[in-house]
Amino acid sequence: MASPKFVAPEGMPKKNEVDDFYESVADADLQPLWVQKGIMPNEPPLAAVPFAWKWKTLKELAELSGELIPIDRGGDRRVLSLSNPGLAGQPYATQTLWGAVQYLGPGEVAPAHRHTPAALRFVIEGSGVWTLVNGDPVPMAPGDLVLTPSWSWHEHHNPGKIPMIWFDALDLPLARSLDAVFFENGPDQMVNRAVDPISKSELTYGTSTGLVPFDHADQTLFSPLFAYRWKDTDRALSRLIELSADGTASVKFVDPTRGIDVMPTMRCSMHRVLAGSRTRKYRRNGSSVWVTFRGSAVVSVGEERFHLDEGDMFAVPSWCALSIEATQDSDFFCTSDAPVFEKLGLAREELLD
Ligand code: GTQ
Ligand code: FE2
Repeated sequence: MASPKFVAPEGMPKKNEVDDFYESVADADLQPLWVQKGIMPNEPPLAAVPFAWKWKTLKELAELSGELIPIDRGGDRRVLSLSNPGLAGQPYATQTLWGAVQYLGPGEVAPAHRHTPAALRFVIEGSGVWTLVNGDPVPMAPGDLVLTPSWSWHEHHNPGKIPMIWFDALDLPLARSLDAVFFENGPDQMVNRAVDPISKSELTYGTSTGLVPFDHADQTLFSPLFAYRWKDTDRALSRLIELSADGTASVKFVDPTRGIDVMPTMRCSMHRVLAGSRTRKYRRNGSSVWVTFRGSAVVSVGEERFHLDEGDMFAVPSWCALSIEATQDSDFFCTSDAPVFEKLGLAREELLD
């Protein structure tokens, strides 16, 4: 006997018509909005977590990598990346930023290459390394910020007697998510170049406050000054903190020809907090990576609290409140994706105290 045929009441869609519809939609590689959950959350649902990496561990493992792992073509760089435990094993410090420690032993060279992700170095300890940026040799010393902007050739040389470890940051996760990553190796032939005492970039753009060459023409989106020296950063902070009412002072690294961020995707800043002082508690969207250059402090990031000493690094994910309370006079280097958020009209911030 044939099964009874149910007919939907007049005006109601027939059950199997609705099922058929969903099936046709899926078959056509479409999805209805009304079945989506959480596509437009009230606040960013964060994967990355507030996290800190201790210098002791970073240094020990960087040194061990120096003993065990050669620098060859293919690897190119002896780098340990900060891997945020919230990001499912990805080698990223935050959703948009790569952070890492790089180790270069005496006599070693990290060969030339270029890539569209922009990079910067902040030197923690050691000396004697210079980075060749588009052919311009830039010496590196503790506290210095060195830029290798998008698509600039760069190679690192350590002709000295001691190893050097520095902090790297790149906008690599952002560039990856935009499908904007290109990479190219330089010539294998290493040329033995003499080190100039000071880079052409600094001679041209870094020698006099408020003065740039008369005939400078904007050609790029990044700063033509590739190195910001600790002596200058320290002096600026020392003067500002004299004027400061709350024992904190911050400077932003800018393109000297335009006063804008050093690179279009990354903001760089340095923050001084005197012992016993605390920074105001803010949260912002966009993320940042921090390096404790000097001193010690307790930082609160979101719900977490970290005790930081020299060399310790930490990640501040989007929309996590940050406040730093110094237990000794402290200096922090920070890099963030803030310029991206500002240019796209997506920036938000909230003062929480
Ligand atoms: O020094 O060129 O941490 O290309 C990651 C990728 C450093 C570098 C990193 C790189 C470099
Ligand atoms: Fe690189």
